[in-house]
Amino acid sequence: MYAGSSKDTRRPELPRLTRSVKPAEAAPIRIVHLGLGAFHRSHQAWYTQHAGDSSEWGIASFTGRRPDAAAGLSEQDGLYTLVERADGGDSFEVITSIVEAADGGDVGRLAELIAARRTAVVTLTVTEAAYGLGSDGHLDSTAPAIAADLRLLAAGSATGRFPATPLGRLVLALAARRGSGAGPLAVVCCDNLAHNGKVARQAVLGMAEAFDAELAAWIRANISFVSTSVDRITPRTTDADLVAVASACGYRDESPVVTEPFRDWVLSGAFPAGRPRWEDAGATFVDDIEPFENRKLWLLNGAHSLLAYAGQLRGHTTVAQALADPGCREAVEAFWDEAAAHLTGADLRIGDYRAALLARFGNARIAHNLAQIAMDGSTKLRLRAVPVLRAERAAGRTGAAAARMIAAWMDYTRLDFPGAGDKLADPLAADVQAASTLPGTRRIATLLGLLGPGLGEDAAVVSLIESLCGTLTEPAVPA
Ligand code: CS2
Repeated sequence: MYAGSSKDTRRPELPRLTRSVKPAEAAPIRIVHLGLGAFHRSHQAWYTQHAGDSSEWGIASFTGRRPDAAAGLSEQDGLYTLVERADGGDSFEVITSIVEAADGGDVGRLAELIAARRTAVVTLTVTEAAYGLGSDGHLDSTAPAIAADLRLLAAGSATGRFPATPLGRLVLALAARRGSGAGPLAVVCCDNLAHNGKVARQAVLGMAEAFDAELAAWIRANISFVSTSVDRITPRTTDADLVAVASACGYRDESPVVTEPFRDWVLSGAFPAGRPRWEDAGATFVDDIEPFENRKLWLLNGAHSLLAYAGQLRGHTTVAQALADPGCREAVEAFWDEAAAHLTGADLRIGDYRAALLARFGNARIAHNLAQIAMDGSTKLRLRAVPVLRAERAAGRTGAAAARMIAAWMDYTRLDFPGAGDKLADPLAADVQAASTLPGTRRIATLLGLLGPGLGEDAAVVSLIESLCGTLTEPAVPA
């Protein structure tokens, strides 16, 4: 799976990790997941394994765009090693809760599982961009991938073709559940979006309407969309991680996941067909999730995006390196001060939360690549920078620290991107690139328009951002 690694260091003589090498009963499938990636495996699969009733809850997990991750995991009967990488060393645990790993393109299997009566929960990690939201927060039915799926759904099964977006596939699978009479279930959104249950509901209903109004009505009446705030820093696995697992565990694992020891999961909503006892593993269930969502999206993810753009402009590669640069650190602290003014819930413990983030980001043993975080900036900044900027301005202040994140993104989009196909990884890459041909102020106004309605027409915001562009590019002078 990881091309270029040396067979010798990966110890081909060792047995491959499977359910016979590490005996583990496969629990019945009651959870279906869309978005089989490293984060799903370090988070929801870990929580399910640590629920008191884990033997009743197996996960069938479907990939997004490519089948590779499913193929690698299937060869290991769904098993993989979770490496918890603390400052002081690694610990290793075999995760067994994924009992089937499937290609997302196998929509027939997805529909079969979602239509099964014992399936009670569908979890989603499909990326923020996959919800196809416009800058106004509603489903953008003109986005090319969404528009193509809407046409396909509207044309019906006669085309013999299946939707290509995760949400299009989910809509088709929910139609199968309606057909089977299996009744209600919960869809649990685990992507980094505010009100993510509501967003998932809007996107699913938006697509279902195009397909079949009766299906949309059935979804409204039967499917509960649960909002959650998820947290666990999970960088991409490297070849060195495969070697570390082989040496420490005495088996060969081609699909390990490396993560930090910290994890958090806050959920809000109903589970009409039941759920695992995730609270046994530390998950919390609340009535009002918004303060927790905002705390995480602004303080953690906001700082991540700021470090991703400013850090790369200043020559850094990882979060820990960027945070050690006083220029980046000062920008992060200033952004946190602005955001904290709008995080006023009683039990949010912002001081402790900020201190914990500094320790988590500073864990230099987790090589969290800034380039990975920088992807899909236009979608992420709408959630991470724009709400703080607007809240600050509504309070009569400038929002300069949030504006600085946006300015750093604008500077970043002008860089060359060697290796990644030489293009910006962003759902709006074409619009961003088109804007870069415009003269100074118009470029900034146009890019701002991609981030939020009205922002590009606000002369004060445009000129604030213009004055901040270029201010984070100078590397700090070494102490
Ligand atoms: C990161 C997140 O890539 C990104 O945009 O900010 O993946 C972050 O690492 C997770 O949300 C941590 O829980």
